[in-house]
Amino acid sequence: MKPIDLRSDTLTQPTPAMREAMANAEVGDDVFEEDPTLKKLEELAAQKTGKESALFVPSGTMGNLISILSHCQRGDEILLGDRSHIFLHEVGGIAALGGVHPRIIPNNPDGTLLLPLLEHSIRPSDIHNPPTRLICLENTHNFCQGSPLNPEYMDSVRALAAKYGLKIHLDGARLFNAAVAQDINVKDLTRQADSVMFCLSKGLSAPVGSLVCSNRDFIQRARKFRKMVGGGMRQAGHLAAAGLVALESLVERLKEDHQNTQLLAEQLASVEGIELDPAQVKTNIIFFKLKHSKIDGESFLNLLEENSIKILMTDPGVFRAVLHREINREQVETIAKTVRSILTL
Ligand code: TLP
Repeated sequence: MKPIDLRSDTLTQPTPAMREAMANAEVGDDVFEEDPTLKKLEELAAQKTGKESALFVPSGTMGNLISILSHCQRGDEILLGDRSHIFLHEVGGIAALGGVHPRIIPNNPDGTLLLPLLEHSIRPSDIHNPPTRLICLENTHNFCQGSPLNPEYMDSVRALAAKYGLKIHLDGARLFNAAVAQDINVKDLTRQADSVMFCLSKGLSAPVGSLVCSNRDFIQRARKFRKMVGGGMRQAGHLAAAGLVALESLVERLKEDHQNTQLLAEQLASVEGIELDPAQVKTNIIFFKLKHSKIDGESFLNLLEENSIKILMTDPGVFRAVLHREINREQVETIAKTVRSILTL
């Protein structure tokens, strides 16, 4: 039996339509900027995010890295959340490869950064200080229950950034989840950002790829940094073809994932030994804690695996489940039933 895999939405397989589009894609050498399918995807990405231009990159990590390299000089400081993916899970690339100094601000549970804290962290010009250059936000915010940031919050950060001449980069790995969850246009979440990265390879089910979107000059700089870190690809239109299918036909269905996630959150919250507030769950990610006298985290994971269910333990006793296209309502019922039976042994 195929396991019910909730470790990440990155685990989704390409759809049959994607496989067909990939096989038949018209391609060229993208380092020479001659891949028609890739260009089409970049144009669509720019249009969807309301930016002048876009660049296809192999991963969200590379997209964030080259965006930050394109904004900053070595020795610049950037402001970002202590739960942000860039800070926690991108191997410290901005410091190791870019010489960029991260200044960490505690994230609120909903993924926001308090404006007074942000403002307080902006460095005055002084011989001792690295110059503050950039604010990084994340939407949806993975390690804050997948919370979506709203346009009003984005507007308020924009106003602050403008006051101090700072730029904004948005890690929108799950940007379309954020828009769908709030029933708004993606542009309402991107107009405040100078650069935006979003992923095709998560809930949108494409096998590979992310896009960086911004103005033309920025994308030209980013293209050069992409080449520098080895991300200049050749007949990448085969990958872009899947991305086009994702953007054209798989965005609206993210709603289903959110509904299934809500259902699972409610069912899990009713199980004794699980700490979870379903009201905090707004998109396709659930974090919960296990408070059980007889079962520790490792045994809980093993018991789930014996029942063909996979989730991640992100900290001792803290678990993450991510829903996606390959998890249906019936499987949600199975997961909830299995968890209940494990914890009421
Ligand atoms: N997140 C992965 C893991 O790395 C944790 C996941 O399973 O959620 N920004 C955000 C907000 C992300 O969640 C991720 C991936 C990335 C960037 C990086 O994207 P990739 O994996 O394509 O480099």
